[in-house]
Amino acid sequence: MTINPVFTDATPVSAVDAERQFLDDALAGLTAPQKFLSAKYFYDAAGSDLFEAITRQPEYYPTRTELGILDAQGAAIAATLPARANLVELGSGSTAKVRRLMAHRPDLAAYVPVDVSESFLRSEAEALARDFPNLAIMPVAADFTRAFTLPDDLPEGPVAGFFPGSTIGNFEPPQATNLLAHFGRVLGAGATLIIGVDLVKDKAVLDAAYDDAAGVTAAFNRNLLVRFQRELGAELDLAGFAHRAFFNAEASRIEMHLVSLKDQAIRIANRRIDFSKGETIHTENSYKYTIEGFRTLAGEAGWIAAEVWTDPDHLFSIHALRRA
Ligand code: SAH
Ligand code: AVI
Repeated sequence: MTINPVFTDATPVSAVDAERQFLDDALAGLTAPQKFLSAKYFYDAAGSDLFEAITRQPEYYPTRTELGILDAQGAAIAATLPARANLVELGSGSTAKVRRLMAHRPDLAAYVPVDVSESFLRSEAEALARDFPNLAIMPVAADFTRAFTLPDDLPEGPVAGFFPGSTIGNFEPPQATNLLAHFGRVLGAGATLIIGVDLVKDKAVLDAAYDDAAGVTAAFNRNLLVRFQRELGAELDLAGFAHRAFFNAEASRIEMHLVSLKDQAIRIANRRIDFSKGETIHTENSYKYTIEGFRTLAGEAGWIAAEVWTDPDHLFSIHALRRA
């Protein structure tokens, strides 16, 4: 069972295909012995808003910590980008982080945010264009795990990548290696990749970060069920499922699940899917790395670790990698 597969040889997906893919993936995942769904399905418009709300919760340290590193070390981090770079941000979401790099690099040739959450991608790109009227902003709505192409009219110049937020942690290590190799092929020879990676830490801190007291992460997780209802016409009892998140130290990952609170059946596209009480849908992994562990993984994907920055408490890391 692979929660976030990486298909590097697939063709691009149209909006209609994407909807069909959601149904196919939902049925495949929900009929597996351990029910599961790819974490990319969290991110419709509501899911992107819920993720942004998560980043403001006191328990969710990654975003504010990574922003703190970018504030403190932004000049050095931005200096790893080549002159007049075309900067491609993978899973861009809110543009808060890239703005910290742009502040140091007014020479960027173009900014290419890539995200599967299309309406959020467009609104963030429009807001950025208002603040940076002279920068070419070229959004690409795509699943970055699949074959996707950079805009044809990208200005001449080197291409660099930015992959913040520890989204790499949402892939199992072999899939993460495939994804980084895939990014290497998309960005091209000699590319630089600046990537945010969450670090291993105390279980209590991790458990709280993924189960905030205000219930925002729970709503983010349960949004998958809402999408089943709205987009796939599923018949299900929302109150019959609960959010569960915990750090699995042996696997060095947070696991998120939706737990069935009773014996029940749901219906999707005329298929009946049975749940016993306590059975779960495994909805996300969020792997936590050591600096050395991540460097090894990046090396297996053909990237050389150039530099790394952390916060004073060593909660989070930002790596500059170069394509071998
Ligand atoms: N980079 C931002 C957002 C992180 S949330 C930050 O650091 O805060 C993860 C982002 O990746 C979301 O915007 C989500 O829509 C996007 N995403 C997740 N899986 C994706 C995929 N397979 N292809 C493209 N974008 C994806
Ligand atoms: C986007 N990604 C890195 C987040 C994480 O921390 O794994 C998604 C998330 N899931 C629950 N809270 C945040």
